[in-house]
Amino acid sequence: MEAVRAYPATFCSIPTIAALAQLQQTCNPPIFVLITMTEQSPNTHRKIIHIDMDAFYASVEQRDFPEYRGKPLVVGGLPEGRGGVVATASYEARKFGIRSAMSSKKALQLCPHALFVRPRFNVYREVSQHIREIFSRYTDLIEPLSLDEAFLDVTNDKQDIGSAIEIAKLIKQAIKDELQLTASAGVSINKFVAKIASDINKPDGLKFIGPSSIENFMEQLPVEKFFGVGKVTAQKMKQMGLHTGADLKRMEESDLVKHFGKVGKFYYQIVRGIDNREVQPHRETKSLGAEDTFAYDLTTLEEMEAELDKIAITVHNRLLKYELKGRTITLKVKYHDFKQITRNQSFPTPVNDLETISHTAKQLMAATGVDDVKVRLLGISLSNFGELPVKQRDDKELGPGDQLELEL
Ligand code: TTP
Ligand code: MG
Ligand code: MG
Repeated sequence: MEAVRAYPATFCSIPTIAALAQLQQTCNPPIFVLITMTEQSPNTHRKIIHIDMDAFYASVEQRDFPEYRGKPLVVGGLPEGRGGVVATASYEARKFGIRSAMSSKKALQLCPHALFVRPRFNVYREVSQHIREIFSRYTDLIEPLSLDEAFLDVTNDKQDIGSAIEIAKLIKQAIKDELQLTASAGVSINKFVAKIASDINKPDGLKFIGPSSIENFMEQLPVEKFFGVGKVTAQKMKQMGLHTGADLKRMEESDLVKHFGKVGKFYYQIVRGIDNREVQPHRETKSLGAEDTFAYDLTTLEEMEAELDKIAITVHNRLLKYELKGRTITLKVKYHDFKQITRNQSFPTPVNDLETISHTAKQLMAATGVDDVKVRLLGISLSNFGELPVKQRDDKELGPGDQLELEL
Protein backbone atom coordinates (compact mmCIF):
# COMPACT_ATOMS: atom_id res chain seq x y z
CA MET A 1 0.00 0.00 0.00
CA GLU A 2 1.51 3.27 -1.10
CA ALA A 3 -0.29 5.67 1.18
CA VAL A 4 -2.94 5.57 3.82
CA ARG A 5 -4.40 8.84 4.92
CA ALA A 6 -7.09 9.70 7.37
CA TYR A 7 -9.12 12.42 5.82
CA PRO A 8 -11.96 13.73 7.93
CA ALA A 9 -14.98 14.39 5.77
CA THR A 10 -15.46 17.61 7.70
CA PHE A 11 -12.81 19.27 5.63
CA CYS A 12 -13.79 17.54 2.49
CA SER A 13 -16.39 18.76 0.09
CA ILE A 14 -17.96 16.43 -2.46
CA PRO A 15 -15.92 17.83 -5.37
CA THR A 16 -12.81 17.16 -3.30
CA ILE A 17 -13.81 13.56 -2.78
CA ALA A 18 -14.63 13.25 -6.47
CA ALA A 19 -11.26 14.77 -7.37
CA LEU A 20 -9.52 12.32 -5.10
CA ALA A 21 -11.37 9.44 -6.69
CA GLN A 22 -10.21 10.64 -10.08
CA LEU A 23 -6.68 11.03 -8.83
CA GLN A 24 -6.86 7.53 -7.51
CA GLN A 25 -7.83 6.23 -10.94
CA THR A 26 -5.03 8.03 -12.68
CA CYS A 27 -2.32 7.28 -10.12
CA ASN A 28 -0.17 4.27 -10.40
CA PRO A 29 0.34 2.88 -7.82
CA PRO A 30 -3.02 4.01 -6.45
CA ILE A 31 -3.49 6.30 -3.49
CA PHE A 32 -5.75 4.89 -0.82
CA VAL A 33 -7.96 7.39 0.86
CA LEU A 34 -9.60 6.52 4.09
CA ILE A 35 -12.59 8.72 4.71
CA THR A 36 -13.65 8.89 8.29
CA MET A 37 -16.49 10.86 9.67
CA THR A 38 -16.61 11.20 13.37
CA GLU A 39 -19.66 12.00 15.43
CA GLN A 40 -17.78 14.99 16.74
CA SER A 41 -17.39 16.85 13.47
CA PRO A 42 -20.09 18.60 11.49
CA ASN A 43 -20.85 17.10 8.15
CA THR A 44 -20.32 20.27 6.14
CA HIS A 45 -20.97 19.08 2.62
CA ARG A 46 -24.74 18.68 2.87
CA LYS A 47 -27.14 21.29 1.56
CA ILE A 48 -30.35 21.33 3.54
CA ILE A 49 -33.32 23.63 3.01
CA HIS A 50 -36.20 24.01 5.42
CA ILE A 51 -39.28 25.64 3.91
CA ASP A 52 -42.25 26.82 5.92
CA MET A 53 -45.31 28.66 4.65
CA ASP A 54 -46.10 32.03 6.25
CA ALA A 55 -49.21 32.16 8.48
CA PHE A 56 -50.33 29.21 6.42
CA TYR A 57 -54.08 28.76 6.98
CA ALA A 58 -54.62 32.51 7.36
CA SER A 59 -52.71 33.35 4.18
CA VAL A 60 -54.77 30.86 2.21
CA GLU A 61 -57.96 32.45 3.54
CA GLN A 62 -56.71 35.93 2.70
CA ARG A 63 -55.78 34.76 -0.77
CA ASP A 64 -59.20 33.26 -1.44
CA PHE A 65 -61.27 35.99 0.24
CA PRO A 66 -59.99 39.46 -0.66
CA GLU A 67 -62.16 41.00 2.07
CA TYR A 68 -59.87 39.38 4.69
CA ARG A 69 -56.69 40.91 3.27
CA GLY A 70 -54.87 43.42 5.45
CA LYS A 71 -57.15 42.50 8.37
CA PRO A 72 -56.49 40.71 11.65
CA LEU A 73 -57.78 37.25 10.81
CA VAL A 74 -57.99 34.24 13.10
CA VAL A 75 -58.43 30.73 11.70
CA GLY A 76 -59.66 28.11 14.14
CA GLY A 77 -62.46 27.71 16.63
CA LEU A 78 -64.96 30.53 16.88
CA PRO A 79 -64.97 32.51 20.14
CA GLU A 80 -68.72 32.05 20.70
CA GLY A 81 -70.22 29.31 22.84
CA ARG A 82 -67.76 26.96 24.52
CA GLY A 83 -65.11 28.44 22.28
CA GLY A 84 -62.26 26.79 20.47
CA VAL A 85 -58.60 27.46 19.96
CA VAL A 86 -56.67 29.52 17.43
CA ALA A 87 -55.06 27.38 14.74
CA THR A 88 -53.24 30.37 13.34
CA ALA A 89 -53.55 34.11 12.97
CA SER A 90 -52.66 36.49 10.14
CA TYR A 91 -49.62 38.68 10.71
CA GLU A 92 -52.01 41.61 11.21
CA ALA A 93 -53.62 39.69 14.10
CA ARG A 94 -50.26 38.70 15.59
CA LYS A 95 -49.54 42.39 16.25
CA PHE A 96 -52.24 42.15 18.93
CA GLY A 97 -50.52 39.20 20.55
CA ILE A 98 -52.76 36.50 19.07
CA ARG A 99 -50.95 33.19 18.71
CA SER A 100 -51.61 29.56 17.70
CA ALA A 101 -53.17 27.37 20.43
CA MET A 102 -54.53 30.36 22.36
CA SER A 103 -58.23 30.19 23.16
CA SER A 104 -60.35 32.04 20.61
CA LYS A 105 -62.05 33.90 23.46
CA LYS A 106 -58.69 35.28 24.57
CA ALA A 107 -57.92 36.22 20.96
CA LEU A 108 -61.15 38.17 20.78
CA GLN A 109 -60.27 40.01 23.96
CA LEU A 110 -56.87 40.95 22.57
CA CYS A 111 -58.37 42.18 19.31
CA PRO A 112 -62.13 42.80 19.42
CA HIS A 113 -62.30 43.66 15.71
CA ALA A 114 -60.52 40.46 14.60
CA LEU A 115 -62.31 38.27 12.07
CA PHE A 116 -62.73 34.60 12.97
CA VAL A 117 -63.11 31.85 10.36
CA ARG A 118 -63.23 28.08 10.46
CA PRO A 119 -60.40 26.17 8.78
CA ARG A 120 -60.87 24.59 5.33
CA PHE A 121 -58.60 21.60 5.55
CA ASN A 122 -59.21 20.30 2.01
CA VAL A 123 -57.90 23.54 0.57
CA TYR A 124 -54.81 23.46 2.81
CA ARG A 125 -54.18 19.86 1.82
CA GLU A 126 -54.34 20.77 -1.86
CA VAL A 127 -51.90 23.62 -1.36
CA SER A 128 -49.67 21.28 0.59
CA GLN A 129 -49.62 18.77 -2.25
CA HIS A 130 -48.79 21.52 -4.69
CA ILE A 131 -45.82 22.80 -2.68
CA ARG A 132 -44.54 19.24 -2.36
CA GLU A 133 -44.76 18.91 -6.13
CA ILE A 134 -42.71 22.11 -6.44
CA PHE A 135 -40.09 20.68 -4.05
CA SER A 136 -39.93 17.48 -6.07
CA ARG A 137 -38.70 19.42 -9.11
CA TYR A 138 -35.40 19.84 -7.29
CA THR A 139 -35.01 16.73 -5.13
CA ASP A 140 -36.69 13.51 -4.09
CA LEU A 141 -35.25 13.80 -0.60
CA ILE A 142 -38.19 15.60 0.93
CA GLU A 143 -39.25 15.12 4.54
CA PRO A 144 -42.57 16.83 5.19
CA LEU A 145 -43.04 17.86 8.81
CA SER A 146 -46.59 19.09 8.50
CA LEU A 147 -48.86 20.42 5.79
CA ASP A 148 -46.90 23.65 5.50
CA GLU A 149 -43.28 22.69 5.92
CA ALA A 150 -40.59 20.27 4.87
CA PHE A 151 -36.89 19.58 4.88
CA LEU A 152 -35.21 19.15 1.52
CA ASP A 153 -31.79 17.68 0.94
CA VAL A 154 -30.49 19.36 -2.22
CA THR A 155 -26.88 18.24 -1.96
CA ASN A 156 -27.32 16.64 -5.37
CA ASP A 157 -30.25 18.50 -6.87
CA LYS A 158 -32.06 17.10 -9.89
CA GLN A 159 -31.42 20.13 -12.07
CA ASP A 160 -27.74 20.49 -11.23
CA ILE A 161 -28.25 23.99 -9.94
CA GLY A 162 -25.67 23.42 -7.25
CA SER A 163 -26.57 26.36 -5.04
CA ALA A 164 -29.04 25.66 -2.24
CA ILE A 165 -29.70 29.39 -1.89
CA GLU A 166 -30.61 29.59 -5.56
CA ILE A 167 -32.93 26.58 -5.22
CA ALA A 168 -34.62 28.14 -2.19
CA LYS A 169 -35.19 31.32 -4.21
CA LEU A 170 -36.65 29.36 -7.11
CA ILE A 171 -38.98 27.43 -4.82
CA LYS A 172 -40.19 30.60 -3.11
CA GLN A 173 -40.80 32.21 -6.50
CA ALA A 174 -42.71 29.17 -7.78
CA ILE A 175 -44.90 29.21 -4.66
CA LYS A 176 -45.63 32.90 -5.31
CA ASP A 177 -46.33 32.46 -9.00
CA GLU A 178 -48.37 29.29 -8.83
CA LEU A 179 -50.12 29.62 -5.48
CA GLN A 180 -50.06 33.35 -4.70
CA LEU A 181 -48.62 32.56 -1.28
CA THR A 182 -45.34 33.24 0.47
CA ALA A 183 -42.96 30.86 2.19
CA SER A 184 -39.81 31.34 4.22
CA ALA A 185 -36.69 29.28 3.74
CA GLY A 186 -33.70 28.43 5.87
CA VAL A 187 -30.58 27.08 4.21
CA SER A 188 -27.74 25.39 6.01
CA ILE A 189 -25.72 22.19 6.30
CA ASN A 190 -28.02 20.46 8.74
CA LYS A 191 -31.68 20.14 9.64
CA PHE A 192 -31.55 21.83 13.01
CA VAL A 193 -29.93 25.03 11.77
CA ALA A 194 -31.98 25.12 8.55
CA LYS A 195 -35.18 24.92 10.58
CA ILE A 196 -34.20 27.71 12.94
CA ALA A 197 -32.97 29.79 10.00
CA SER A 198 -36.31 29.60 8.18
CA ASP A 199 -37.94 31.37 11.11
CA ILE A 200 -35.47 34.23 11.26
CA ASN A 201 -36.69 36.49 8.46
CA LYS A 202 -40.36 35.50 8.36
CA PRO A 203 -42.51 36.31 6.44
CA ASP A 204 -41.17 35.83 2.90
CA GLY A 205 -37.69 35.29 4.34
CA LEU A 206 -34.58 33.54 3.16
CA LYS A 207 -31.72 32.97 5.57
CA PHE A 208 -28.48 31.17 4.90
CA ILE A 209 -26.26 30.04 7.72
CA GLY A 210 -23.06 28.60 6.31
CA PRO A 211 -20.51 26.29 7.92
CA SER A 212 -18.24 29.11 9.07
CA SER A 213 -20.98 30.92 10.93
CA ILE A 214 -22.76 27.94 12.51
CA GLU A 215 -20.84 27.75 15.76
CA ASN A 216 -21.18 31.47 16.34
CA PHE A 217 -24.88 31.26 15.52
CA MET A 218 -25.41 28.38 17.91
CA GLU A 219 -23.53 30.13 20.70
CA GLN A 220 -25.87 33.10 20.53
CA LEU A 221 -29.03 31.05 20.33
CA PRO A 222 -31.26 31.33 23.42
CA VAL A 223 -31.77 27.96 25.11
CA GLU A 224 -35.53 28.07 24.41
CA LYS A 225 -34.76 27.56 20.74
CA PHE A 226 -33.09 24.20 21.26
CA PHE A 227 -34.95 21.06 20.41
CA GLY A 228 -37.04 19.67 23.22
CA VAL A 229 -36.53 22.70 25.43
CA GLY A 230 -40.00 23.67 26.52
CA LYS A 231 -40.89 26.04 29.32
CA VAL A 232 -39.98 23.68 32.15
CA THR A 233 -36.56 22.76 30.82
CA ALA A 234 -35.81 26.38 29.89
CA GLN A 235 -36.61 27.36 33.46
CA LYS A 236 -34.33 24.67 34.80
CA MET A 237 -31.53 25.74 32.45
CA LYS A 238 -31.83 29.35 33.50
CA GLN A 239 -31.69 28.38 37.14
CA MET A 240 -28.43 26.64 36.30
CA GLY A 241 -27.17 29.84 34.63
CA LEU A 242 -27.60 28.43 31.13
CA HIS A 243 -29.11 31.09 28.89
CA THR A 244 -27.55 30.58 25.47
CA GLY A 245 -25.78 28.02 23.34
CA ALA A 246 -22.47 29.41 24.58
CA ASP A 247 -23.46 28.51 28.15
CA LEU A 248 -24.44 25.00 27.07
CA LYS A 249 -21.15 24.67 25.24
CA ARG A 250 -19.22 25.17 28.45
CA MET A 251 -20.85 22.06 29.93
CA GLU A 252 -19.30 18.62 29.78
CA GLU A 253 -21.31 16.08 27.78
CA SER A 254 -21.67 13.89 30.88
CA ASP A 255 -23.10 16.80 32.88
CA LEU A 256 -25.63 17.62 30.18
CA VAL A 257 -26.74 13.99 30.16
CA LYS A 258 -26.87 13.95 33.94
CA HIS A 259 -29.13 16.99 34.10
CA PHE A 260 -31.25 16.56 30.98
CA GLY A 261 -31.15 12.87 30.14
CA LYS A 262 -30.47 11.49 26.66
CA VAL A 263 -31.25 14.77 24.95
CA GLY A 264 -28.19 16.24 26.72
CA LYS A 265 -26.06 14.37 24.21
CA PHE A 266 -27.89 16.13 21.41
CA TYR A 267 -27.35 19.53 23.04
CA TYR A 268 -23.66 18.76 23.33
CA GLN A 269 -23.39 18.06 19.63
CA ILE A 270 -25.75 20.68 18.29
CA VAL A 271 -24.00 23.60 20.03
CA ARG A 272 -20.96 22.48 18.08
CA GLY A 273 -22.95 22.58 14.86
CA ILE A 274 -23.20 18.80 14.65
CA ASP A 275 -26.48 17.33 13.46
CA ASN A 276 -25.92 14.48 11.06
CA ARG A 277 -29.53 13.33 10.90
CA GLU A 278 -30.59 12.51 7.38
CA VAL A 279 -33.54 14.04 5.60
CA GLN A 280 -35.92 11.10 5.66
CA PRO A 281 -38.49 10.83 2.90
CA HIS A 282 -41.47 8.58 3.68
CA ARG A 283 -40.82 8.50 7.37
CA GLU A 284 -43.48 6.45 8.96
CA THR A 285 -45.49 7.86 11.79
CA LYS A 286 -45.79 5.45 14.68
CA SER A 287 -47.71 7.40 17.26
CA LEU A 288 -48.83 10.91 18.00
CA GLY A 289 -50.06 12.30 21.25
CA ALA A 290 -49.78 14.75 24.09
CA GLU A 291 -49.31 14.55 27.80
CA ASP A 292 -49.28 16.84 30.77
CA THR A 293 -47.53 16.76 34.13
CA PHE A 294 -49.54 18.53 36.79
CA ALA A 295 -48.36 21.00 39.37
CA TYR A 296 -50.46 19.09 41.96
CA ASP A 297 -51.36 15.40 41.93
CA LEU A 298 -54.92 14.70 40.79
CA THR A 299 -57.04 12.66 43.17
CA THR A 300 -60.60 12.71 41.82
CA LEU A 301 -62.05 11.29 38.63
CA GLU A 302 -63.60 14.70 37.85
CA GLU A 303 -60.19 16.38 37.87
CA MET A 304 -58.73 13.63 35.73
CA GLU A 305 -61.56 13.85 33.23
CA ALA A 306 -61.20 17.62 32.96
CA GLU A 307 -57.49 17.26 32.24
CA LEU A 308 -58.11 14.47 29.73
CA ASP A 309 -60.57 16.73 27.90
CA LYS A 310 -57.84 19.35 27.52
CA ILE A 311 -55.22 16.84 26.41
CA ALA A 312 -57.69 15.36 23.91
CA ILE A 313 -58.05 18.79 22.28
CA THR A 314 -54.29 19.06 21.79
CA VAL A 315 -54.12 15.54 20.37
CA HIS A 316 -57.05 16.24 18.09
CA ASN A 317 -55.42 19.44 16.76
CA ARG A 318 -52.20 17.59 16.08
CA LEU A 319 -54.00 14.80 14.25
CA LEU A 320 -55.65 17.39 12.02
CA LYS A 321 -52.41 19.16 11.45
CA TYR A 322 -50.61 15.99 10.42
CA GLU A 323 -53.59 14.56 8.56
CA LEU A 324 -53.65 11.43 10.67
CA LYS A 325 -56.24 9.00 11.94
CA GLY A 326 -55.35 6.10 14.20
CA ARG A 327 -56.99 2.82 15.09
CA THR A 328 -55.62 2.66 18.63
CA ILE A 329 -56.08 5.14 21.43
CA THR A 330 -53.70 4.80 24.37
CA LEU A 331 -54.02 6.35 27.79
CA LYS A 332 -50.90 6.82 29.88
CA VAL A 333 -51.08 7.39 33.62
CA LYS A 334 -48.13 8.16 35.87
CA TYR A 335 -48.75 8.05 39.60
CA HIS A 336 -47.13 10.15 42.32
CA ASP A 337 -44.56 7.41 42.93
CA PHE A 338 -43.60 7.51 39.21
CA LYS A 339 -45.18 4.13 38.53
CA GLN A 340 -46.65 4.20 35.08
CA ILE A 341 -49.39 2.26 33.33
CA THR A 342 -50.86 2.37 29.83
CA ARG A 343 -54.27 1.19 28.69
CA ASN A 344 -55.47 1.13 25.13
CA GLN A 345 -58.47 0.51 22.98
CA SER A 346 -58.53 -0.25 19.26
CA PHE A 347 -61.20 0.47 16.68
CA PRO A 348 -62.09 -1.33 13.44
CA THR A 349 -61.55 1.87 11.44
CA PRO A 350 -59.16 4.77 12.09
CA VAL A 351 -60.52 7.64 14.18
CA ASN A 352 -59.50 11.25 14.73
CA ASP A 353 -62.58 12.98 16.13
CA LEU A 354 -62.38 14.80 19.41
CA GLU A 355 -65.46 13.15 20.88
CA THR A 356 -64.11 9.63 20.42
CA ILE A 357 -60.66 10.53 21.70
CA SER A 358 -61.81 12.20 24.90
CA HIS A 359 -64.61 9.70 25.57
CA THR A 360 -62.32 6.70 25.10
CA ALA A 361 -59.56 8.20 27.23
CA LYS A 362 -62.03 8.90 30.03
CA GLN A 363 -63.47 5.38 29.86
CA LEU A 364 -59.99 3.89 30.02
CA MET A 365 -59.21 6.17 32.95
CA ALA A 366 -62.29 5.15 34.91
CA ALA A 367 -61.45 1.49 34.30
CA THR A 368 -58.01 1.88 35.91
CA GLY A 369 -59.70 2.41 39.28
CA VAL A 370 -59.18 5.86 40.71
CA ASP A 371 -59.87 5.31 44.41
CA ASP A 372 -56.95 6.32 46.56
CA VAL A 373 -54.65 7.22 43.70
CA LYS A 374 -52.56 10.31 43.12
CA VAL A 375 -51.92 11.04 39.47
CA ARG A 376 -49.04 13.27 38.42
CA LEU A 377 -49.18 12.84 34.65
CA LEU A 378 -51.78 11.94 32.04
CA GLY A 379 -51.24 11.37 28.35
CA ILE A 380 -53.25 10.32 25.31
CA SER A 381 -51.81 9.06 22.07
CA LEU A 382 -53.03 7.54 18.83
CA SER A 383 -51.22 4.88 16.86
CA ASN A 384 -51.82 2.23 14.24
CA PHE A 385 -52.08 4.71 11.40
CA GLY A 386 -51.66 2.30 8.54
CA GLU A 387 -50.77 3.77 5.18
CA LEU A 388 -51.01 7.40 6.07
CA PRO A 389 -48.65 10.32 5.78
CA VAL A 390 -45.81 11.38 7.06
CA LYS A 391 -44.82 13.01 10.19
CA GLN A 392 -43.78 11.79 13.57
CA ARG A 393 -44.08 14.13 16.44
CA ASP A 394 -42.58 13.77 19.83
CA ASP A 395 -45.31 13.69 22.41
CA LYS A 396 -43.17 15.08 25.17
CA GLU A 397 -42.42 18.65 25.97
CA LEU A 398 -42.09 20.57 22.75
CA GLY A 399 -40.06 23.65 21.98
CA PRO A 400 -39.54 25.88 18.98
CA GLY A 401 -37.42 23.25 17.28
CA ASP A 402 -40.30 20.95 17.98
CA GLN A 403 -40.72 19.39 14.61
CA LEU A 404 -37.33 17.81 14.69
CA GLU A 405 -37.31 14.26 15.83
CA LEU A 406 -34.34 13.03 17.76
CA GLU A 407 -32.73 9.80 16.88
CA LEU A 408 -30.60 9.31 19.90
P1 TTP B 1 -46.96 26.98 11.56
O1 TTP B 1 -46.05 26.84 10.40
O2 TTP B 1 -46.40 26.69 12.91
O3 TTP B 1 -47.53 28.45 11.64
P2 TTP B 1 -48.03 29.39 10.48
O4 TTP B 1 -47.70 28.86 9.12
O5 TTP B 1 -49.48 29.69 10.70
O6 TTP B 1 -47.22 30.72 10.76
P3 TTP B 1 -45.66 31.00 10.53
O7 TTP B 1 -45.60 32.10 9.52
O8 TTP B 1 -45.15 31.42 11.87
O9 TTP B 1 -45.06 29.72 10.04
O10 TTP B 1 -48.20 26.05 11.37
C1 TTP B 1 -48.78 25.80 10.11
C2 TTP B 1 -50.27 25.65 10.23
O11 TTP B 1 -50.59 24.61 11.13
C3 TTP B 1 -50.93 26.89 10.75
O12 TTP B 1 -51.24 27.82 9.72
C4 TTP B 1 -52.14 26.33 11.43
C5 TTP B 1 -51.75 24.95 11.88
N1 TTP B 1 -51.47 24.95 13.33
C6 TTP B 1 -52.45 24.48 14.20
O13 TTP B 1 -53.54 24.08 13.78
N2 TTP B 1 -52.20 24.48 15.55
C7 TTP B 1 -51.01 24.94 16.07
O14 TTP B 1 -50.82 24.93 17.30
C8 TTP B 1 -50.00 25.40 15.16
C9 TTP B 1 -48.69 25.92 15.69
C10 TTP B 1 -50.29 25.39 13.81
MG1 MG C 1 -45.80 28.17 8.73
MG1 MG D 1 -44.99 25.05 9.97
